[in-house]
Amino acid sequence: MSALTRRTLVKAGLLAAPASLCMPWVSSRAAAKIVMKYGNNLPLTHPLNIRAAEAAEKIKTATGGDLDIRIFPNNQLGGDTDMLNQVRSGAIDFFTPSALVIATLVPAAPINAVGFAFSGYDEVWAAMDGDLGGFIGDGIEKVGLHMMRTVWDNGFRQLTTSGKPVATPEDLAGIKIRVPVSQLSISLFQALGAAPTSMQFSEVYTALQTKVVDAQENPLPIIQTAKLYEVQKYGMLTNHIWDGYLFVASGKTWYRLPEAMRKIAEDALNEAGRKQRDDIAKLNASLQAELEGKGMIFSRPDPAPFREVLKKAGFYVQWREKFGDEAWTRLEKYVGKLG
Ligand code: X2X
Repeated sequence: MSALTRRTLVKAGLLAAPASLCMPWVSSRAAAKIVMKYGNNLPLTHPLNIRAAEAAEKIKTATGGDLDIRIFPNNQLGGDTDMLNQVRSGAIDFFTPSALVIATLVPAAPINAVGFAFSGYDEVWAAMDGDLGGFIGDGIEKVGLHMMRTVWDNGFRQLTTSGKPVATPEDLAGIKIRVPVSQLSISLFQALGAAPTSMQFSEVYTALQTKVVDAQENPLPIIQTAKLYEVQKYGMLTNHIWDGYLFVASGKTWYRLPEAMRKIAEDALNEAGRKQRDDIAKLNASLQAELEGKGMIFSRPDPAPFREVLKKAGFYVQWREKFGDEAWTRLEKYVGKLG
């Protein structure tokens, strides 16, 4: 219902309460309907897209159709680097980058992605809902974007290869592995002796299929929904990085929305994010068996020697310096001493 129609109906005594009580922006906007674009890099079947679609529906209903968020999944609007530029300029309104990827703009954002830092989800959510997530959100706000406070789950990243399984760091020697466009990921796999290459996710399936690279690393729900099991044979449950999706809005367009509308949107997105975390937890319990059914072979390498190699290579010292003491201390508050 448009604001005008609503006002006419109220005037005529046909609506009990003025719409402005529940939609306070209607009196301030003649043409209230706003369409916003949300781009992401994941297939439609991934819980991130399923829950985001639910949130968009909810937001549309709660705003009486005035805020319509349209979702462009699966890199339809370009790869991560493109979408990052678009959300900065306001060409798109929402984007869910991994902290690994937003690091080109906010260098301290991937503090959650230090190798082998988190030992489980209790630590992850305490940190991300607490001080560490707050720190990341502040950094993102400073570059003119807004981060919804609930961080969505990508998951613990696991290694996959096509040629041979990896049990120890020595097995990684020289393996051509695709990592996201992230200095931290490159540094991690270089320190472990592999030969990492950065690539946007939009190119990964083809790069594996054509053997431009032999290996990649991603959480199981991505290996499943992006069908990477078709082009990878071995799965190693390394849990080497915990990775989340930051639900980011373009400051240019977000802050133009009336405050009450922003609240409706942010609450719905945060609620959807919490449900999405549960979805990923459920998938984590079943996906190994499902992927084995599709022909993958799984193993669980001992993380200790990997951590040891990183320590000896100076990985933790180097990244403590890069992130700075403030970020590092916040991380260690949740995960204990590192390096
Ligand atoms: O690019 C990846 O590997 C992905 C999909 O996990 C991210 O968005 C970082």
